[in-house]
Amino acid sequence: YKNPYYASGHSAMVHLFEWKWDDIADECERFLGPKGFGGVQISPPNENLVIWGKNRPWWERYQPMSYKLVTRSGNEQQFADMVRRCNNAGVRIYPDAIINHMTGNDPENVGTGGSTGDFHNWQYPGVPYGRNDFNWPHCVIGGNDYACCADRVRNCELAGLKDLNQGTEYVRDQIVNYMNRLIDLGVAGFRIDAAKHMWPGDLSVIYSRLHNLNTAHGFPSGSRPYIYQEVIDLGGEAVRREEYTSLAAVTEFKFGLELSNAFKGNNQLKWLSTWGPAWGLLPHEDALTFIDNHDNQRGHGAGGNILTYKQAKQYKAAIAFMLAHPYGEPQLMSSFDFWDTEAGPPMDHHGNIISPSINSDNTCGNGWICEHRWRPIYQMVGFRNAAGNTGVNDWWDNGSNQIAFCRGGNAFVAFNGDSWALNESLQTCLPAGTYCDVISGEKSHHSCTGKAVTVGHDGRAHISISPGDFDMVLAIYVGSESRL
Ligand code: LM2
Ligand code: CA
Repeated sequence: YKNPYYASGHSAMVHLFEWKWDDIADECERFLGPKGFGGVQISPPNENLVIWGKNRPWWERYQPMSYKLVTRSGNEQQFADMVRRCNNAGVRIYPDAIINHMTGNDPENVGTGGSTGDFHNWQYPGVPYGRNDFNWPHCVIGGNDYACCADRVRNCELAGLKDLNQGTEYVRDQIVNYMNRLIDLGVAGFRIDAAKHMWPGDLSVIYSRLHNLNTAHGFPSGSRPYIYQEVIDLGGEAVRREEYTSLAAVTEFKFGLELSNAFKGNNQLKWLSTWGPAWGLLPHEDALTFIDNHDNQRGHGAGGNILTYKQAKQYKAAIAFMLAHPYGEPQLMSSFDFWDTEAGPPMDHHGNIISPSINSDNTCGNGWICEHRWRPIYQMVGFRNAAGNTGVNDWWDNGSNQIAFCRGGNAFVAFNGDSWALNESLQTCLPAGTYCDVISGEKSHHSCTGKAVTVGHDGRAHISISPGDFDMVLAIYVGSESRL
């Protein structure tokens, strides 16, 4: 359950938060596949409660009404079409699986697929679920429970959301059947929402009953789904992420906190020479890594001081470090613009999601940020693919916030987080030649639109990044030569 089964030559997953299936299919073909992205995390594909009372907030999708594949993102046929087209483009699909709970006790009771419910009586006819399928006696998780009481964290309601009892065979069957339908349609794995709130023993049974990935979609026979479990564990809680790592991968929330801290200037970049488990992070193969996610970028979930698209220069540098460094399985966030932390995606007055528009410089419009289309970000996916499974070598730093390292003999990156210029002759580990920096520009008609770096026969090159530059990063790799 720890192998994402990316197509060869592809890496890195992007969360296309609240995108429509048709748009994701287009994006796989026109951008993600050609740029070498590995996969897409999609918003929950199953029917959710429609919440007009809050003007269709993004979080209505975390309130399941049934396992019908009908949401604002599209219907079952559109879902199937997306998965097929993305797999054909070499891009895998990972749905967000909401299996801990159903809805809260909301005043509205109609789902995106037309199902109705009677929440006060635990009735979800669209599945169907009834009172016996939920944990009993009824209780709600309180703030103090996280420190003391694992049983309450798992058997009581998270934010008043009706808490399913995964210990029963009936509930397990509904969940397994739902996930297997998605696997048969060609998905490569799942994010397990609120895994902390479910018993590892129950999850283990559920995972063991999942089908192998569909060979008709290009997966090797016998492939198990990639599973990354959302467990927020920054220390000091009754539920620890280590309880889940024997099952499958786990979201590593410390990763984004520490890198945000460093790239905000609160911790010197030179310390990143030991980046990885030495920082208290999970073992490499257990960790799904990211800077921000849909919750903490707006102060939900673990919240905290996380870099997001709103602090673009530092954010891009943190993302570049994540993609340049071999530790972890990186995931990128792709957002819609927001000021109100509850607001849903760009929509018309019927509540239909408005598609992103695509500008000539690759960026998005119509209220979509599309961080994954920012040049320094997508070009670093190309860097990661060129670096392959090499380690970090030839680390250099100035004793402060200027750092650089190589990935084998294939790729070189430098960062300047100091308030003065980086101007050094550094070992790049690359064959002699002229390379285009993929951060400040790109290769175009045998020349560079940004900085050009000339590597000598000893592998050394003059590297310069000044504090006034648009980005604090410079990156070159075998493949970014100005002439090939
Ligand atoms: C998650 N991970 O464990 C998701 O990443 C997170 O986005 C989900 O919360 C949460 N678990 C449940 O799947 C979001 C949002 C909450 C929202 C819930 C349900 O962060 O604020 O709660 O989705 O929509 C909302 C209201 C809350 C209310 C609850 C139930 O904000 O005040 O609680 O619905 O009606 C009474
Ligand atoms: Ca639970």
